[in-house]
Parts: sequence; C-alpha cells; structure tokens
Amino acid sequence: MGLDPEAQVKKDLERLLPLLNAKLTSRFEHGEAVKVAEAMRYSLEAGGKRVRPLLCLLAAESVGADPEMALSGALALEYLHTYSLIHDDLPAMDDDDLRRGKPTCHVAFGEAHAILAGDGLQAEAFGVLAADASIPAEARVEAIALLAEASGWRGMVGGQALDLEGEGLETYGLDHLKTIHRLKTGALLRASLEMGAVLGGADGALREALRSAGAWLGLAFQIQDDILDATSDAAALGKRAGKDAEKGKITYPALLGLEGAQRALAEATENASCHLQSLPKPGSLEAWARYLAGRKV
Ligand code: GRG
Repeated sequence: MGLDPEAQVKKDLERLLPLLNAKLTSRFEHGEAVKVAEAMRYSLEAGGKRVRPLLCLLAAESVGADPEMALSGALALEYLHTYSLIHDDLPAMDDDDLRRGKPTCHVAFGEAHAILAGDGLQAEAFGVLAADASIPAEARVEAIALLAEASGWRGMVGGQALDLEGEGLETYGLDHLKTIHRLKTGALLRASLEMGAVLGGADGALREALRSAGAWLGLAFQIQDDILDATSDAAALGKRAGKDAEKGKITYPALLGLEGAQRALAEATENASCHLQSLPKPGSLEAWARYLAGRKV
C-alpha cells in the first residue's frame, strides 16, 4: 500500500523541488537587459505550484529513469507556463492585477516589460532544452517539438484564442468547452507527461500511456480550476476568484452544475489513473492525479 496522495505529493516535492529550484532562475541572472531579467525572475519566483515541471520529472521516473534526465524539460515547462500567465494577465487578455498572491507582472513592471518578460521566458524554454547536451539529440528534438505543439496555435495559444472569442458568444455546449480546455490547459499538462517519457527514454507504448494519462489529467485540472473559480476566493487562490461568472464564461459548473462538474472531474481523474496502470512505477503520478483533483489552490 502506498502513501495517501497528500503525503506522497509532500514527499515528492521535498525531494524534487530542490532540483528544480537550484536551476530555475540561473539563466536570468546575468545579462544586459536588467529590468526584463528582473521581471522574469519576479514572476518565476512569485510562487506557483510547479505542477508541470514536477509531473515531467515524475513521468521520467515512472518509466524507470532518473528524474534528473528530465530536468531541462521541467525548467522549459515552468518558463513556458509562466510566460502564459504573464500574458494572460495583461489588460488585452484577462486584465488581472493578482497572480500567485502578488501584483501581476505588468502591474509591477509595466505592460511593455511584461510582454517582453513573457516573450523572453518563452524563448528561454526552447533554449534550455536545445542547450542540454546531456540529452541524446533525437530525444532533445522530440521534446522541443512536443513543447512547440503544446504551446502553439494547435495547443495553448489556440485554446486561449477560442476562449477569448467565446466570451462574445451567447452560449456554447460541452463539446466546445472540452476543446477549449484540451487546448488551453490540457495540451501543456499532457506535454509535461509526454516530455518526461521522451526524456526518460520510454518506449512507444509507455509514451502513449503517459500521453493519454496527461490528456485526462489536463482536463481534470481545468475542471477543478473552473470549480475553484466558482467556489473559492482570492485569499485562498492567490488570484482573483469568481471571474468566470463575472464574464458570463461557459465553464463546467455553469454547464453541468457543481455536482455535475465534480462527477466529470472524478471521471477524468479515474481515466488518467487507468492509463497510468501500465507504467513500471505509476505510484507518484497516481497520487498526484488524485491530489490535484482535490486541490484547493
Ligand atoms: C496568453 C498564450 C497565452 C496563453 C494563456 C495558460 C493560459 C493560456 C492562461 C492562464 C489562465 C488560466 C486560468 C489558464 C488555465 C490554466 C491554468 C489553470 C493556469 C494556472 O495554472 P496553475 O494553477 O498556476 O498551475 P500556478 O500559479 O500554480 O503555476
């Protein structure tokens, strides 16, 4: 019998976060453009759950590799994710003033520098992977391609565009909402697991299992995000709550009610867990899937 999900997650964070934190900001410490470097470090260091990098390290471990083999992938994911949050918070997008419990990047550094900080982080995400000569060239290129697919217009950027366009629509149904969630949030979470598989040297079947698990886990993550936005508050979340309803946004709770959303969340988590069963070491990822479904932040 393994540990309960919360205890397992705590243990994983204790052993893997130091690996990540040791390198998280080192690429932004020396250079000429001091203010944009400061803005990038500000957003990276503002906190955050580090879900994507941790999932990447754990995915490598779940196929029997040393998690350190996936460290550049983990860094790339957190850079990419942080860029997306900075840009999402801009006045032209969600126009938020609070993120990770602190003033958003554009509030702290101005809009132009926030745009540049996001751009800089995005470029660095690909740079950190490309520069890691310890990764065999084929795996390196595959990981870069996965990140490009997940973050570009066929993934996160496309999802964000559909989400913004949807704000002007009277209504749309569950299928369209699933598409938005799959692209906007799901693609990068799915890539987190699949990049861990690739960097951990997994064979095709294990990689496929992690890709499928990641897709379900990504959907579950966004359903819980919808639920938290509807039921929690800024003090607990470190970002504004209730924004979806304020904007009349279509969400799982709006379409299915709170109970329906919770059922969909449980089902997506169960599906993720099923796909993890074929892995050599599924324990930690399973615990994380359950933990994330019940997260309060
Ligand atoms: C601006 C190109 C572009 C994309 C933005 C990721 C995204 C797309 C928007 C962020 C807004 C949002 C609520 C997206 C859903 C994904 C999500 C739940 C992000 C928050 O991720 P967490 O909870 O954040 O992992 P922390 O701060 O813990 O890292």
